[in-house]
Amino acid sequence: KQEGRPLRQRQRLLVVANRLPVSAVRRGEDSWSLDVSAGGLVSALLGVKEFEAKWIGWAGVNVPDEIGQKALTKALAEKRCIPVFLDEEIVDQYYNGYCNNILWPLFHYLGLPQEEQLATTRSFQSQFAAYKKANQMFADVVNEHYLEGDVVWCHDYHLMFLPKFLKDYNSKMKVGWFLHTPFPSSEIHRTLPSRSELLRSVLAADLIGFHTYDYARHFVSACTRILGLEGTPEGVEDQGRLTRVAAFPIGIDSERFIRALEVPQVQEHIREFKERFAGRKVMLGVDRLDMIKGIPQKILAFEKFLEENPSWRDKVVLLQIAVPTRTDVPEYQKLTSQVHEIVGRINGRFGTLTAVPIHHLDRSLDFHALCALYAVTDVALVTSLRDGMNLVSYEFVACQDAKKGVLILSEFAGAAQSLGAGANLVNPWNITEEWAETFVSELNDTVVEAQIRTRQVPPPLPNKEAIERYSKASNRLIILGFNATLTEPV
Ligand code: ADQ
Repeated sequence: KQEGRPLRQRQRLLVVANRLPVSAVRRGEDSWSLDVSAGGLVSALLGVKEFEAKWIGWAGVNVPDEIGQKALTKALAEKRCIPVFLDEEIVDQYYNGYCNNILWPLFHYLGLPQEEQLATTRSFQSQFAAYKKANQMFADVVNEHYLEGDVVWCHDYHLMFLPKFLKDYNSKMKVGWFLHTPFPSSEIHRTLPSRSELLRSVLAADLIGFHTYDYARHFVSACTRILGLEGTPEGVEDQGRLTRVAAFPIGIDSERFIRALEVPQVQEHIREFKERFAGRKVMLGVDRLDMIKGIPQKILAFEKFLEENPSWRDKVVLLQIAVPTRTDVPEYQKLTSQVHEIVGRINGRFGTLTAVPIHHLDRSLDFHALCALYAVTDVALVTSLRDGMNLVSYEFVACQDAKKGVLILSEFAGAAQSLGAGANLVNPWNITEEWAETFVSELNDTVVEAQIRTRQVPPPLPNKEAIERYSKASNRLIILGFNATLTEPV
């Protein structure tokens, strides 16, 4: 209803996330350069015209001096961004510590770090205190910029105290909270020492959103079993106050990918890749180098496949593109070495003087190269041990126009619930049997023929129009869900 209105009359949406959608690089005492990064959330918000959106978050850099802070605040204002300044100590304890070392693995079913299982350890307590403090700092900035009638949309496991702190400031503030990761079974959540406090803080929101119905159900169970509250079909009720809980699956800006395939630079990349990998089937993995993505499992399954199918050794190549992430955390450093070691071993075992079976890149690819790779891929491998949604699987499908490739998708990715019908779902832990079999059946003859033979009915890869429709609908749903619930009718 607001779309036709001039911007200033539209309702304001304050999007609060740990990181702003821009990266800041300091060029001088009072000068900064900013790069807009296009993540899932940025794409999701691009198509929404109903709101005037502003972002609040950390710019990813330590800015200890006032001159630098003022200059960055000014530069960010032009991008509709408002910074929260976090010092190095807070970032270490809150972000590297409580967020990435405790909540992230726990929400992905990887358990709590050993030493943290004792709630009394100093590191747990200081990380938890820093987490609360950081959430308070976010709340202070939101409160400072809040205008009556704004909708505040908080994102992810970094900001579970934010709904409570905002409501403490102003109980009339309309607050939504969305989780991008899975919410685990209540039996997992209850191992967390601060389990109740976190649940209660999130419940202060008016609307809570998850990618899938299962995550929403787990959250409601945690509230009923751990807090003893009442779950209703709409959400969770506490002393007559209802917090609505629902699934709002995120999508991608699929048109952006489909349009990119027409760009000459992408077509040039496609030609190069086709030439480079002529005569071989291309398998592709694109992930952040994170333990949840199941990269070692994927590569070990590929090794098993080569071991058991010698005739395939010079006819297939696995391209694994892995962007390094959270490089300060020791577990991530260990994972990098582990992956390098496995890739080295397999290439040593099965490589020849002129070709290796695995090309592993430790870096990000630019958008055009990524689209071209998706387009030439025969089999995409998404093998997450757990994943809130997984947008790579959507991006691959959106770019598979001419080619009818195959998506091998972990049943533990949220995307399995939306793309499941057109993908080959696998258990990424089952390296020995299921995987090798799936690889063989997918690679034999032409990929599509193999599907027809092994399954009788070919599971059609979800087509790009479906993804497009789905993405548009789902992204709008997230935002309009908040609109419908949080605001008065316009
Ligand atoms: P992520 O864990 O980051 O997101 P994902 O959903 O796959 O995972 O999105 C990753 C994005 O980064 C994709 O757009 C992909 O193209 C890009 N990317 C990854 N590796 C890349 C590479 N090597 N080069 C270039 N680009 C690369 C979190 C949750 C997910 C959830 C999203 C959105 O963990 O489960 O789907 O948020 O809610």
